Amino acid sequence: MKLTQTLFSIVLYLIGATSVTEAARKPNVLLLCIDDLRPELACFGKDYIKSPNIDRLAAKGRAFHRHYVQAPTCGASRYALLTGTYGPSGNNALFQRSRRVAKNPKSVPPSFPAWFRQHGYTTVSVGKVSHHPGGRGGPNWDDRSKKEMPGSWDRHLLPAGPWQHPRGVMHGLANGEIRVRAGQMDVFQAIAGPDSIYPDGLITEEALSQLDQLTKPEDGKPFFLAIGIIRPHLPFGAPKKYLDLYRNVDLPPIPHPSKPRGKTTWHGSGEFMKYNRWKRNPNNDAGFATDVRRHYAACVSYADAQVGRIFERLEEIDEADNTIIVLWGDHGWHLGEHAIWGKHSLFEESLRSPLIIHGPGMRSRGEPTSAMVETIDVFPTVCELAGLPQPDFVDGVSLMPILKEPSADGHPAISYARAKTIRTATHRLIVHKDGHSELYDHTSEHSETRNIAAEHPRIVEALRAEIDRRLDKDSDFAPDQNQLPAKPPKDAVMLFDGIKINRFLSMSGTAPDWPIENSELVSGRGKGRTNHLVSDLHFRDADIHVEFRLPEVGSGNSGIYIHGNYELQIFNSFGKAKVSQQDMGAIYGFAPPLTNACRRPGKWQILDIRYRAPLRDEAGQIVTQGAITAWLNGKQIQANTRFGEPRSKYHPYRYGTTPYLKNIWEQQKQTSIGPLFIQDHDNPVRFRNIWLRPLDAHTMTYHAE
Ligand SMILES: [Ca+2]
Repeated sequence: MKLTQTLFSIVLYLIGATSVTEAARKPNVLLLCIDDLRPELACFGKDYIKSPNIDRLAAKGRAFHRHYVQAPTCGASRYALLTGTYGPSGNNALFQRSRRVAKNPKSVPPSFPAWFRQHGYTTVSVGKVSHHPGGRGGPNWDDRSKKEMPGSWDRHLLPAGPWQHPRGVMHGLANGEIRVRAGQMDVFQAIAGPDSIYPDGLITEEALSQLDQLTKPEDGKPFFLAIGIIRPHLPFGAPKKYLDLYRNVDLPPIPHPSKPRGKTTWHGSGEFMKYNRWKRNPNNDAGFATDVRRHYAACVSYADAQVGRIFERLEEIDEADNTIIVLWGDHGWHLGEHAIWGKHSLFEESLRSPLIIHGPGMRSRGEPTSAMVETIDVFPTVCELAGLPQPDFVDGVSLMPILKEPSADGHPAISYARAKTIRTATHRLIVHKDGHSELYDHTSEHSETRNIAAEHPRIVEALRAEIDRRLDKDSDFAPDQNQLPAKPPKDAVMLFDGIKINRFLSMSGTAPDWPIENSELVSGRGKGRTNHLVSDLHFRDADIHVEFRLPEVGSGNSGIYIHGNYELQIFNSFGKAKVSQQDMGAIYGFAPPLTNACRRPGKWQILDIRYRAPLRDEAGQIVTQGAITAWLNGKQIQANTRFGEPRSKYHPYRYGTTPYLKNIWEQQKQTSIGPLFIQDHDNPVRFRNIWLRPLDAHTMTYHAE
């Protein structure tokens, strides 16, 4: 974390110099957060829902049909949106963060709006954007001394009107009715009247007034306006005209409506059941279930109408072409699927929500994408769209490649509540605190109704490891590279200690013939690519440390082959302005280094690598990609670079290979456990102090048959 903080402090210092006129050329940002909105919209393929305004946005932007939230509850999901990071699973997440800010402001990276504010934007929040509409704590959510997002917003607004205070607005029904006891408040309602008899009408009016103010600023700044619409959150109250849209609409049957058997994240729908339901239960009363679904749909159309009013105003004030628009649902909602009426589960219905992005530089506008993405990706994406520096403290990635090309790859999505889950293109794994696993195959007709964890232990293990890797934040890996030679940690295994070759063999499994000169191991003398060293220590995930010196003459073309397939290049790139996949610190075939950290030939250099192996299923197919984070000479050169099947034709299992190595490769494909190679190539490179620190229990000494 330390380095990240230093970096963002430096960035903060630098942007202090950004002039307002420069910032003024930047596009505005309009972030629309809709509460509890299912991806059940016309533009998401559900033609029985009337959502013409959101559809209009999808027609000119990109609808992400497989967007997953980090948490199936408002507060934790909004934390992920507003920080770009994985975070706590409770609704209090942002208030917890604000307490950390109060204690030590420098220890907390800026929020999504704060980043824009620091880069010359005016930032305004209206309605429910963070968990508490208006962004304040206290019993009625209006205590000015308890800020949910300190330093983030120029104005954090909520008009309470007849609902008295933000807490009243949050669960308000028509004409100022506020929730005192949930059992006395109807679970749905549709009173005739204008939009403003329900809270979102008022929120939208405030949002329109803010738009008017923000477009004629005296300071010439662009705006970042976030608007949070509360419906379709419970209670399902909206003006009658929206319910009328569904009077004669047949809703499709509820998919998989049975309560799941076995241990799952199913719950009793407490948030729904506590309202007045006229003693009816949608799980055993089909007519009531349809009523509930129609009122939910009415709330969606009501929310959509508010979105329409905002778009109309944006066009009237002539800012539509210069505004990045993001529409985001904070999570899904079960309308009877798995016999749940609510969110809070880790099933698909709770975790999938709409995401639509519209902005400059997109191609194939209006085409949806099925690339899998996460809420934490929104922050870096909007930065790239707006031309702001990328925040290096987020866990998400920019979705710009998918905005340019809808068929571009996404990535697995992580979510958490009482348990943790990962969704890949084909599977969902849910891991409970007691270790119980649910594994679902989304390519099967049974989908999330049949737990196949017991039949596929390899997939369970691979996906479990991926959850740990993502949430453990390998990005914080920052070895101490100030001392040379470095002192090995206590749990390191020395592969070469300067006295003898401790743990390396030749490519045939015999004693190696590399010379040791002055306690330094000297690589092959220009024979090239067929005399590598192979460790007899085999491992899965590990931290690897190597110190080396390039020859004064020649490229020093050597490298570290991890598991024989993934080569970190050792190649003289000193002083080169632009580095490629051939250069020092590149992962050959996958990624160039982030920066050129190569020292002058003849000087000692220090390389530390955190390696996560790709994991395979029973059939040898990669289930989770591998990942490398690496540091060279005090600079990060790889940050969680992902990789799958090997790409180099020169890797030692193929090029000049031996029966010994072929055996290792066959076993490695089954176990994801394999050796480290030091490459012999062209000009001799000198090595010292080579060690390995296993990160798991999958380490063994390999003996040839
Ligand atoms: Ca919500």
